[in-house]
Amino acid sequence: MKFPLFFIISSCSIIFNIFSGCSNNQTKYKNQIEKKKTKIVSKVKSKKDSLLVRGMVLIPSGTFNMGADNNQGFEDEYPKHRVKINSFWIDETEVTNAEFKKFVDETGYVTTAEKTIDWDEMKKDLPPNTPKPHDSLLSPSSLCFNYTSSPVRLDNYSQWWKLSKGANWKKPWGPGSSIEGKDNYPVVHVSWIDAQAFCKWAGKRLPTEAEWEYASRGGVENSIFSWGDDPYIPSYANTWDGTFPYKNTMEDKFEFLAPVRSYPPNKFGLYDISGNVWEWCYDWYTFDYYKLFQYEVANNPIGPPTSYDPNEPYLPKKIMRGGSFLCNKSYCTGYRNSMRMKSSPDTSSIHAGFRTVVDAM
Ligand SMILES: [Ca+2]
Ligand SMILES: [Ca+2]
Repeated sequence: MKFPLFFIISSCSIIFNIFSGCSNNQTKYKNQIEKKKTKIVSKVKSKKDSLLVRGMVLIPSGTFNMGADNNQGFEDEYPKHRVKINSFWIDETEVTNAEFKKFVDETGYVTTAEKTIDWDEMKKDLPPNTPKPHDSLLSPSSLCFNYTSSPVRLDNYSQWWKLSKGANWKKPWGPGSSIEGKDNYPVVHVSWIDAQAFCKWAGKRLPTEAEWEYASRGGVENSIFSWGDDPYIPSYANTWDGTFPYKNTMEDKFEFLAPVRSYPPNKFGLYDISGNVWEWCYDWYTFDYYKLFQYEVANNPIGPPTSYDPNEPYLPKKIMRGGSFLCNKSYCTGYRNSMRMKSSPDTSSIHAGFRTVVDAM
């Protein structure tokens, strides 16, 4: 029997799913999140509050149009609908290596990518009698990108994605690599579970998908990108220039990851909200969630209670947003305001990170 090693791809992101392993955990995650809701910061009036929101931007409350802005939108970006959002604070930048290191130093936290897979836990979510794979397949690992040797069709992601043993947030490109001198780069190889743990430690939370899109739009209605509609991407975001995944012309100056703040902020003052690394959101993914709000204003939506992706119905997924340094116009244009990515909560890769928020009502 073939061992069910799933590579999961959605548009320009591929996610290695550790053999599912989370379908029975949805309720658990949900309950954990409810318990971890942060306190509400009514005003920044104490030193403690000012420290909590240091490096964050206060986003004003408002109502906006959420969903596709042009014909590049995928089916799950429709219908465009009205959404009301309360005021909140959000990180100016993606969470950096320095910030994540502080968390790990204080807590001793071990990320998903650094752990050997627990077969006894994993098999609970697999068909009965699935044989145990070789131990080498259960060793700590994460997804890394590899160039192809020639231009390729973009329908087989295994050509440019490899599972790299020993790749993790401290060794982004596997054994031999390091983050030395890269304090101000976004942390990568963090799973949704890892991001949640960081948030708990920091007294913050992940943005909802609606909050994230509202923040990305910067108060500008119906624009395609976080900077507006200018199609010359290299001026605004770290993406992939040239022929993906064969040749990177680096018009935007960066081959892979870029330090945070390498590009102009959007009108809310947020850096790299488009591109550089994908950013985890709080919500579960369903492809038709927006249809719930076709005829009414969505009031601070937090996503559906469970996940459903018709392409992979067995696999619960969380939302990711904003695109990465691997996104290209030939593939998914993941750096559009409305583009929806999704991945299982225990996946990690070289181009996925997060930023945090704090309520401000
Ligand atoms: Ca680039
Ligand atoms: Ca980003």
